[in-house]
Amino acid sequence: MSETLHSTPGRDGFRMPGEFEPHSGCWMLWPERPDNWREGAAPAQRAYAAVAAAVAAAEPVTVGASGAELQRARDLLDPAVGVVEIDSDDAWMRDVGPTFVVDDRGARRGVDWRFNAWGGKEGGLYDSWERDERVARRVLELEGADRYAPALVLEGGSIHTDGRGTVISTEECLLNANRNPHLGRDQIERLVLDHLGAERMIWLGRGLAGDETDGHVDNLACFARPGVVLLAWTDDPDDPHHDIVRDARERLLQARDARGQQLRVVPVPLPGALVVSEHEAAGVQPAAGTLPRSAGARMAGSYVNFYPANGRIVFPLLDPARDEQAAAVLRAEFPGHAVVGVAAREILLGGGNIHCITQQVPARSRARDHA
Ligand code: KQY
Repeated sequence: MSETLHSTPGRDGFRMPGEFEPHSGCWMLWPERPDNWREGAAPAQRAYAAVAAAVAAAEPVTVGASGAELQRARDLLDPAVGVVEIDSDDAWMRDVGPTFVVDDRGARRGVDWRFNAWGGKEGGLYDSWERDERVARRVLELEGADRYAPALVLEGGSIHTDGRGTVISTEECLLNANRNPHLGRDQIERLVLDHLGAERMIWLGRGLAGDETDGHVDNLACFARPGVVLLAWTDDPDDPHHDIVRDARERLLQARDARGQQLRVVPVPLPGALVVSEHEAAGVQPAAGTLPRSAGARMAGSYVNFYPANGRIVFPLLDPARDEQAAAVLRAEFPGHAVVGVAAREILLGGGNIHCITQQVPARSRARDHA
C-alpha cells in the first residue's frame, strides 16, 4: 500500500538522509532502448550488471526491467540481484525513481518529483517520457512507502544533501527555464528544502561542460559526510571545466552549511577528455525525437558520479591514467570502506554514470541512532 500525501516531508518530520548513511537497498533500471545504447544495449546491459553485482555485495539490489527483457535481465544479472517488471523509457533510476525520506520513528516515505526527460520540449533528451513518469510511484508501491507528489520538475541527480539540513544543487539545472519556468529561484528553493526536510541551499553555478542533463550536481560535487564536499577538479587551464570547478569551489568555501559550519572541499581529479568514437556512435540506432549520439563529442565523465553502498564505494573506471588517483581520494575520504571500480564507459556513452543509474533506499532510523 502506498498513499499519496498532501503535506511535505519537512512539515511531517521527515528528511532525506545523506547517501553515505546506511541503506536497506538499492534500485536500478535495465537499459534497453537502441536509440540511446549501442548494439541494442548489450554492452550497456553488461556494464549495468557489473554495477548491480558490485552493489549487491554490500546491500540488496532490485532491477526493474520491461516484460520483454525480464528473462534477459535475469540471465545477465547476478543471482543475488532481484528483478521485477517495471516499464520505463530509459534506465536512470536516480532521476526517475523516488527520493526516499525518513523520520526518527522508523518510518520511510518517498518523494515522486515530476519528470520531463531533462528539459521537456525545450531540450529534453527524448520526446515521450510517460513510462518514466510512473516509475517512482511503482517503486513506492513495491516498497510499501507513502508518496509525496510535489508540482516540481526535478531529477534526483540534480540534488545532494548532507542529511543534516544542507542541500547542494546547480543554478544551470534547477533554475533552467526548461524545468519549472513558472517558478522563481526562491520558490524552487523552498519546494526543494521542504521536500528534503532541509534548511539551507548552497547554489553552485554550472555543471560539467557538455552534461546533457543541464549540469546535474551529481557529476560535479557530492558530500562525503556532513562538512566535507568532494569536487570534480582539474588544474589544466585548457580543460573546459577549469573555470567551472573554480567557481564551484569558491561558492562552497564561501558558504555555511545548515549548522553554520564552513565546508572542507576535497578535489577529485577529472578523467582526461573522453570522446565518442566512430564505432561507438555507429552502433546507436538514430530515432526522431531522441538526442543523437555523435562521433567526436566529448562526454561529461566524472569520478564523483559514484554510488556509496554500505561500507563500499562503487565508482566508475573511466580513464586508466586517472582511475587510481580518483580511487586514492575515495579511499582517503571513506575510511573503512572498500573502494571498488567498475568499467563504466558504456554507461557514460548513454549520458550518465553509476550514481545516475542507482537509487538508495535509506535504512529506517530511530532517534536513538543519532544520540
Ligand atoms: O546525471 C544523471 N543523474 C543522469 C544522466 C541521464 C542521462 C540521460 N541520457
